This record gives sequence, structure tokens and C-alpha cells, in this order.
Amino acid sequence: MSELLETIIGDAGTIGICGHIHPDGDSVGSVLGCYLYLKNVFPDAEITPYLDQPGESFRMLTGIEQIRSDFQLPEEPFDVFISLDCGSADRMGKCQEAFDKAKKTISIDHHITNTGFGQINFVEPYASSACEVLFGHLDREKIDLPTAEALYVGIMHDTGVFKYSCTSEKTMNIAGFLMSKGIDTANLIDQSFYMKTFKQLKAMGYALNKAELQLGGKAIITVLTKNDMEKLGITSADTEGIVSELRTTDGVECAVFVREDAPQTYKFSLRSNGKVDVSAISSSFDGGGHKMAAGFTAKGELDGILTQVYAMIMLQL
Ligand SMILES: [Mn+2]
Repeated sequence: MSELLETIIGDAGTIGICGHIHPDGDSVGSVLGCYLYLKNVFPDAEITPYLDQPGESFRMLTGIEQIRSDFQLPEEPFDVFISLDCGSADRMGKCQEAFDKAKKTISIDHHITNTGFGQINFVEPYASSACEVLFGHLDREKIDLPTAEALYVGIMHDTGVFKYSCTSEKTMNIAGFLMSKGIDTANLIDQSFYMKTFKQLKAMGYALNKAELQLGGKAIITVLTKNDMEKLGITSADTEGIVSELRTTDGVECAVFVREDAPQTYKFSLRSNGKVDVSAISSSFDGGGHKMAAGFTAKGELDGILTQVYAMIMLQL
């Protein structure tokens, strides 16, 4: 049996929890699931979950309002700080300093590129999600319905609703156990994964309409500029799902979604259909991810960066 989180935490009075910047479903689910679980196990400890404002698609999760997006971190070092779904320390954003200052630090993650930045590192590169890794360090008996829902949502998001190759027999067994807690799975999947706001729907349509084929139809790319985003009235959180949609195009091996986050600063999201290892491309730009799904941020002239990315894709085709 793997080491339980509560054994490591011991008698800590203050516990900080964080996920990564621009949180996805796994980041939200793991931070919230970890928070709710520890709240049950340590009712007297002061436990604070920090995360950028989660998207609307997570508002049905119990306890989501407890997440602190103001990042007003205390001066005093935390007894324990837990990082979830972060492949490297800088992914923690505003929490990095508090994490580094904490007396005990734990990193729970599943990125193959993980740098081992915690004092204790629970990293399983072949796990579907940070939620799956976290689950392995929880006492099943103490998982209640809200915790189960948060973990289920995280796993669902990182597996594309149990579809991506990272979905294993173990993943399904965990999901099955979480279901046994009484989750209304159909409703939860729809609400958190498929439902879109009208704005998100329009953004998706706009991005798909702008898409272009490259490398003889083996790659597909779309770029949303800052200007596009302002015109559509959307934030970065509203662009989730675009790259996955690109990937389903017939004949495509690699899908590329580019978002301009600041002048000459571009966030790349990459998806593969199997042939191309996108984490290798992302690593060469100091990004992270997995073979089939990865991302990075690059600065400079977009055309120059794209030329490099295409060359790296081509080498793998
Ligand atoms: Mn993840």
C-alpha cells in the first residue's frame, strides 16, 4: 500500500494547496479533492486551496467557492504545502514562493517532464491524471461524495472522458470506486465537460473557422490573437477544448492551438494522434506534458516559432 497523505502531513497546523496556472479540469479537481479530503481528515487544521479562478464549468462542485484566487498568502511559512498537477515549480505561479518557504513540501503529479521539485514527490508519469496519483495516497474509507466528485471530474478531464490512451484499467477501477460513492456521472460529465457558454461556443466556431492545414494535411493549426480574444469577449479559460476539436480532423497527426497571451508571448497547446510525441516538442521550448498532449509558452516572432514547431513535427512523421 502506498504512503497515505495524512501520515506525511502528521500534526501540521497549516496546509497550503495549489495547482497550476491557467488551471484545467485535473488541476481544479485535484486541488479541490485534496482540500475536501484533508478538511475531513484534519477538521482542526487551517487548510487553504489556491488556484486561478476556476472556469464556470466547475461551479457545480461542492466547495469550489473555498478556492482562493486572490493569492493573499500569509507571511508565516506553511507547515505543509502540496502542489498538484505541476510538472515544475514555476507552474505554481504566485504560490511558488510560499511552496518553497513551507516546512514540508509535497508534489503530486503525473507529468513525464516533472522536475522533482518537492521534498516529497509522488510522481507517476503513466497515471492518467494528478487526481489518479492523489487517489493512490488517500484512504478510500474517508472519501466522501464531494471529494469523489472532484476527483472524478479531474480524471474525466485529463482522459477526455476516459478516451485518451492514458486511460488504464487502474483509471477505470478508480472511476468505478468513485461512482460507488453515488456520483450522478451523466450530469457531472455534461455539466463540466460538454456544456459551453454561448461565448465559448462562438470562440470554438471562430477558432475552427480560422484553422489551416499544414505539412500536407498532417498538421492543423489555429491561432487566436489577443485582438481576437477581445473581439470575442473571452479569456484564456474559454479556449479549452479547441485543440482537442482540431485533433479529430481526418488525416491529421498533430494539432496545434496557439493563443497570444501578451505581445510576442504565445501559449501553444499540442495534441497528437499517436505518431508524433508532442511532449518532446514542448520540452524543447521548456514546456511540459505527455506524448499525446503537451503545451508550452514561447516568446518572440510567431512565424519563427511556428517554423521551428513544424520542423519538429515533420521530423517525427
Ligand atoms: Mn493533469
